[in-house]
Amino acid sequence: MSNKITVTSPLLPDLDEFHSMLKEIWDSKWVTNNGQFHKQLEHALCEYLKVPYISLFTNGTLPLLTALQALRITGEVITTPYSFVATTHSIWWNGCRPVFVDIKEDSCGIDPERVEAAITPNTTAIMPVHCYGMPADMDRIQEIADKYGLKVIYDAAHAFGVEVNGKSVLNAGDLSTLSFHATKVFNTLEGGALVMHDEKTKQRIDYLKNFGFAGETEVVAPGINSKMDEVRAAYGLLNLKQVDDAIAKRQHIVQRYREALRDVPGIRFFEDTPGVRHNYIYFPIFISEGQYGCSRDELYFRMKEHGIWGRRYFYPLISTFSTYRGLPSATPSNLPVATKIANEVICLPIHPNLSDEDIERIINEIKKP
Ligand code: T4K
Repeated sequence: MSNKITVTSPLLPDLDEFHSMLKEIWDSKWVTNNGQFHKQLEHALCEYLKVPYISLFTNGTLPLLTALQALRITGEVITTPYSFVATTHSIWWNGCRPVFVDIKEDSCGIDPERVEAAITPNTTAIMPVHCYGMPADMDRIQEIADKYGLKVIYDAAHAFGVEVNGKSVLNAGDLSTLSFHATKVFNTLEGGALVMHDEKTKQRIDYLKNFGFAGETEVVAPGINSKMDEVRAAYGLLNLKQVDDAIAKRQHIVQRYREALRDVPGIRFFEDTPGVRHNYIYFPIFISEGQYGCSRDELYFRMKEHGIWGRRYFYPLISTFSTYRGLPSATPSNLPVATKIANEVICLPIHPNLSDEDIERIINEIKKP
């Protein structure tokens, strides 16, 4: 079989540059706990992402857990079943009850028109996802949150660098979380962040990610340990320098996919939205079996047989997993769009090192009669 093409491949910094930063860390003997590179990366990310405050984390799941803690969320949290399982797990780990609401087909984001109907006296927050980096319906979600006095925490794991009319989507809601996992547009191997609007909230979140310590002898909350170390912060500083170039390469791949697949019956995909700076983190295609001629799974496994490892993000729906399927909101009849989309999606390989030859191989496999 020819070379295996994976859905993604990490953006890696130059090894020599990384080595000299490692040398600095070794010389300083300061390896974690708000070191110099950690501070520099927070500052650089605020500038790049056009956000006022950011707090770095060890991965993209702990910011979700911490956001719910920081805002003292209790009771029910309205969320989407069409995401990576960490979104709902964070609600569960906070002892809250996830309430699933269906998504919209045009963005795969939570459908605000269905959010209102899911609100009960126990609802305290909404946790939407900018799925595939497609901006959620932020204005409408905020209107509903304001009307009912709810907090909004965005799982923005996919939305690094995404802007609408020049403004970062990370400024929406009360808090937004990011993932810097190896598979993301910008990565620090493992890593993540919380974005907030004011200094007091940053201070509180910085306490929470450091066991709740507010000084040497004072603990102000049942915090956790989720501090990013110096090695990953250094790696992040180097990757930040090449992220624009990486996004441009992703855009080139998306353009080629769209051009080649636009006229294939039974295949749908997202176009760019006017006014949006996309980051092209994923390229999902949606297969309509009747028109395409075979099912999503037939195509998925045929591609795999030929060494093309796309992924069915996000199948199965979170609401179908054993922990959650007993919830009343988890019934497929409550989630018809998400259920349909989860059965149609394949995310095609996309990363800055994907060669033109590989792109053509993928396109040819999909277009095979
Ligand atoms: N919220 C949302 C909406 C998310 O999508 C995620 C994570 C989170 C929250 C939580 O953030 P983190 O706590 O993870 O920071 C991957 C990622 O592990 C996960 O970060 C991501 N979303 C999810 C959508 O995808 P897997 O299990 O599919 O990854 P894996 O290991 O199968 O990797 C996929 C492909 O990437 C491999 O086939 C090859 C390539 N790869 C992967 C790794 C790890 C490499 O080439 N090198 C590597 O080191 O979950």
